[in-house]
Amino acid sequence: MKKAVYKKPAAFFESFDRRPGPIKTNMHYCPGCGHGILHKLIAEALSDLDMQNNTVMVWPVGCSVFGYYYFDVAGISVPHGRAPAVATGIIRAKPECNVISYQGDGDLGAIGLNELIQAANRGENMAVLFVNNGIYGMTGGQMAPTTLPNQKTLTSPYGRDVNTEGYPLKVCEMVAALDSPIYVERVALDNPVNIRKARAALRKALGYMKEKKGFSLVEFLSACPVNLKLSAEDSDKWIKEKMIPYFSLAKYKDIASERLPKVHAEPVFDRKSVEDILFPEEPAGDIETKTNLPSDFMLKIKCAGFGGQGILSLGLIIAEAAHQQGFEVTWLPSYGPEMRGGTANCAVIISSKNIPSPLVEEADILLVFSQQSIDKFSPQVAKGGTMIYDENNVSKCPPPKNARAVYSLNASELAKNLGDVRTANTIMLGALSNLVPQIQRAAFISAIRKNFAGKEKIIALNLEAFEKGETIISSKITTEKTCSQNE
Ligand SMILES: Cc1ncc(C[n+]2csc(CCOP(=O)(O)OP(=O)(O)O)c2C)c(N)n1
Ligand code: SF4
Ligand SMILES: [Mg+2]
Repeated sequence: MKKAVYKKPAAFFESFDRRPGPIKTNMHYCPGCGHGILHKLIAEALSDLDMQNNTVMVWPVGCSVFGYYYFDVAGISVPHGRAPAVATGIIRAKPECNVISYQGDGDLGAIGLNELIQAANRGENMAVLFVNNGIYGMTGGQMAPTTLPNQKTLTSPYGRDVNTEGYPLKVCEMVAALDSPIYVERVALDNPVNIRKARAALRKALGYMKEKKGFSLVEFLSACPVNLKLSAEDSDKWIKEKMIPYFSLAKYKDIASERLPKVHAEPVFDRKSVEDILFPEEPAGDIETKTNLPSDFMLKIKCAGFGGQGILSLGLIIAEAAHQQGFEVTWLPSYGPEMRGGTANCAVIISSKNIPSPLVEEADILLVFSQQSIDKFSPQVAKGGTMIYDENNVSKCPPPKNARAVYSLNASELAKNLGDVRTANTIMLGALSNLVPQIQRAAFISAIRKNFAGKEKIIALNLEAFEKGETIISSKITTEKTCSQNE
């Protein structure tokens, strides 16, 4: 008898170091979740089919958005529903690549249905791996296009009513009805026999893609125990007893043998013209440029608050100002899946040298606009760093243990008095400008103008807000108000 030896497939990272927090060996998926099972099947297939080095995984918005923590292959995370459109771009630019579009039912069947159907109808040479768990898993269990009749979800508390919400979307049947796709199959991840069939279907789709035969879609019926409020075992029973009777497991199409490998015209990629569009030369004006930069300068800034407060724009304007002066910059946004109203933060790094990583784990300067963000990020102020917070939205400022100075600013109230509460971020920018003498005032002004280009009234308002922030903080700097004084 052979002894089974567990070996991690080479297409997985040995250690999941991209995953934040102390756990680097396990995935972030809930116990019993189908994503984890499918990830393993994919990693094994990429290794066995020798596809690891020329595969690009396109990650959706949904629980699998963090797939890049695990796979040691090229990858890109894209906006909600856009995976087949981005995959198309990759295929057209680099036809030698294998491109996998990995999507959930909300991502593929709701917001992204058009992208899917158009890519399928064009017969793009991609494999779409569709995880149908009948629910929006990531956002806490709302009804999806594939939610079953009478299934209770957060947004269908009395069960899906087919009179008002229609019947569940049968994606395989719909895609198979198109002429272009070559392979469409529905499988399930509920028991070892079905998982073996899923493994075979996946390998078939990847194999066809490798042979450049065109568009394949494999749908994986999958469990989301957390949102079904069932144990992992009962979730598998639910797939068997509820999902499979509605979504038949079947091969809907397999016509690859009738098709010749796809050939696209050689892509024309002129780097210079792309760069000219993305980074047009700008007159330096009265901004001092590169030659006078400090030679060894790096500053890490974090801006944090709610979606809608202009947090990401604030970071962009800071980055733009530094960039105009000739610094290297990075800007890394991060926001909750729900965006508006949810938390939002961004990290900006300004440096006179190349920046190895855009992540900011310890901020030299933290700009905060909400209680939630101060609670979360104030421990991340670097030793000797500075924090400025909007006192109108913060009732309690826990003293950051490392900060050299903490300033409070009534930014929102001042912004309201100026006539638009949305200028609170620019007031904060003005305050920040006092702390970063390495970036000239002219560069900040120019970045504000660029951000609001064409909207003269808004520019004038924001320039006023900038000046407000500048003056207010300079008087505070002399008194060095600290957190403990504010409590
Ligand atoms: C443009 C946009 N709209 C809505 C959202 C909120 N959102 C995040 S994930 C998600 C649905 C995820 O469900 P699904 O695709 O089924 O993935 P699962 O988590 O179940 O695997 C939604 C609606 C968003 N992030 N962006
Ligand atoms: S919420 Fe559902 S889909 Fe998301 S990780 Fe948990 S079990 Fe999986
Ligand atoms: Mg889902």
